[in-house]
Formats: sequence, structure tokens, C-alpha cells
Amino acid sequence: MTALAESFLKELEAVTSTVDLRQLRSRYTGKNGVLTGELKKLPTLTPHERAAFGKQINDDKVFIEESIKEYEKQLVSKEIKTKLARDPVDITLPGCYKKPGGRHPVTIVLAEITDIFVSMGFGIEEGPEVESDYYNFEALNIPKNHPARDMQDTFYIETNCTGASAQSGEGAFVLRTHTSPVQIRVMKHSRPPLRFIAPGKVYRCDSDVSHSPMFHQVEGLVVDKNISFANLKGLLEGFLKKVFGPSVPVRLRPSFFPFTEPSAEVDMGCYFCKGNGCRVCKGTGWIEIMGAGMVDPRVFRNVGYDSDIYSGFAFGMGIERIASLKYGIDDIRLYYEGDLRFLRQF
Ligand code: 2NL
Repeated sequence: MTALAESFLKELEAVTSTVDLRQLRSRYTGKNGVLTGELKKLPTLTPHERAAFGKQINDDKVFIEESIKEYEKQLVSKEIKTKLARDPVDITLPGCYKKPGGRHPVTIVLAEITDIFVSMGFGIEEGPEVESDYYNFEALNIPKNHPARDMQDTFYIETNCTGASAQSGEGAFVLRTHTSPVQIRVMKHSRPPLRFIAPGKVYRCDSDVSHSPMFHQVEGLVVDKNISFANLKGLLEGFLKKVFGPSVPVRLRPSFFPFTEPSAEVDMGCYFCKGNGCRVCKGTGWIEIMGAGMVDPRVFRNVGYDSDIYSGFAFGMGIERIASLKYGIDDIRLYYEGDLRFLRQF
């Protein structure tokens, strides 16, 4: 071992911290360090001596650098250990980043719909998801033999201790098939004028690409003196233009619901093909978006309103359906699978 390497080792033994080690390194390998000083002696030597001396300096340099690297590892791990003993929180570890959650597309679209109606002076009402046969069907003028009450369409709830359910009649309970019972409840305990929407979960015994056993609905109700079908049309046109843009065409088509008379199906111009006809609108240029109508006098009678004094309109829409049209989603089941690849897109 050269004298230079020996004196380096002696100094290295005295080093106890990474700070001191860094100073030692620059003293030996730095620009004005010991090794550079040795190199400056080269021109004073004969060519023959030069080769041997140069090699020796280089060997010393490699030896010094390797020793420092090795000792540095030991010092760093020693210093981390001392630091951890003093302060058990190791701030040098990588953090455990939690990806922020996002809102579900149904929540986003419901919030948008709610905002629009609230801006037009509507209140928001909610009610139970388990309803009596009376509120879900009877009060809405849906007769006992109506197909909507069918076991195939409605989830009946077992209500007595024998385990048998009282189906399709007095005392039967169901998972609500629409949010209309909320409107019946509100009308029964208050007087016109009324103007509110009823958003929430509804249930139907149905499951395929376009039907889910649970989905979300927003229904709306306006009751006052002199409420007309023109008021209904104007409101829904204004609403759809806010959701789908000011140039979307809207049309009403005659339809039937037991709880409205007259009743209408509301269509909007297909905005995939701009009305030219495509797969989405089945070639018609129009997409059915909601149902609506003037509240049937029999419904008013059931809640104790005089239909000679008051009139009103109601409407209902599926939130998943609106979200699917907005975002181009072709399978309703995607909403409930919790697949993050789907959910992260909104
Ligand atoms: C649809 C159709 C509709 C109503 C819901 C309603 C509620 C009361 C009285 C009268 Cl309390 N009508 N609701 C009226 C017409 C249509 O929904 O296709 N929904 C998805």
C-alpha cells in the first residue's frame, strides 16, 4: 500500500459522520485535492517514471473512491438508525398516497337536474322506499288488475309472521316502483300551490342491458289554479335545453298513464345523428326521454283536492337513462358494478 493510501485510511478511521466523510472525499479527490496535487508532479518525471507513477495515482484514486463509497453506506444506515431511535416517524419513506374518490355519474346527473329545478323555484321532497299498496298504486288510480302491479314487475314485501305476503291488495307492501307516492304524501299533508321534485331510488322486477332491478327517478309536480298543458310543455322544453343544449328539438306525443289525463311521452331530437336516424334512435331521429301529463282528477280526489279549483301537471324521468344519453353509455349494469375503470371516467 502506498503512503498516500495509508494516510487516507488513517483519516478515514477518524471519520464518524457523513458530513466529515464528504469533507474527506473532497480533500482527496476534489479539484484542489491530494490526488490532483500528485498529478502535478508528473511533468517533473522522466517518461519511464511517469507511466508507473500515473498508474499508482490511479490505483490510489480507485482505492480511495471505493473505500469512501463502502464506508458511506455504513454511515448512512447508522445515521438513519440513530434518527429513527430518536424520532420514530421516518419522513424519508415514500408516502402512502390515496387516490381521491369521485362522484358517481348518477350522482352528477341528479345534482345537475336538481340544480335546474331548484333554480326554477322547485322544492325537493323525499319519502320511504318501502311503500304501502295504497300510496304506490291505489292513490295513483292504478287499478287492482293493472299489469304494473304484476308480480313480474313489482317487488312485494313479506309483512306477516307466517312468511306469506299479502299481495295486490289491502295491507300489501312493495318496494316503490316510482317516486309518485312521495307526491301523494306531500299533497295529502299540504295545500296548493305546490311545486317540487321527488328524486330517489325505485325498484322493478326487471334486469337486462337497459333495465336494472333498482334505478333512480326524478318526478316533478306542479299544482295551482290555472296550471295548463302549455305550462308543462314550456317547463320541460326549458329543462331539456338546459341539460342537452339550447338547440335540442323537443316534441310531445300522446300517451297513457293511469295518473295523468291527458298524458304525453316527451321526445328530444337524437343528438347522436342530429335527427337523421341511427341505431340509438332506431332510425326515428327522436329519443324518448320522459313521461308527463296533467294530474288526473281522480288522483286529486284521492288526496282531497277540488279539481274544479286546482289543476296541475306531473312528469317523471329515469336518471340512468339521462346519464346514458349524456355520456353514451349502452349498458345500465355498468352503473352498479363498481368497476373503477368505468367510474374514473366521470
Ligand atoms: C315516466 C313517467 C310520469 C308522473 C310520472 C305523477 C305523479 C302524481 C300524479 C300524476 Cl302524484 N303523475 N307522475 C306523471 C306522468 C309520467 O313518469 O316515464 N317515468 C320514468
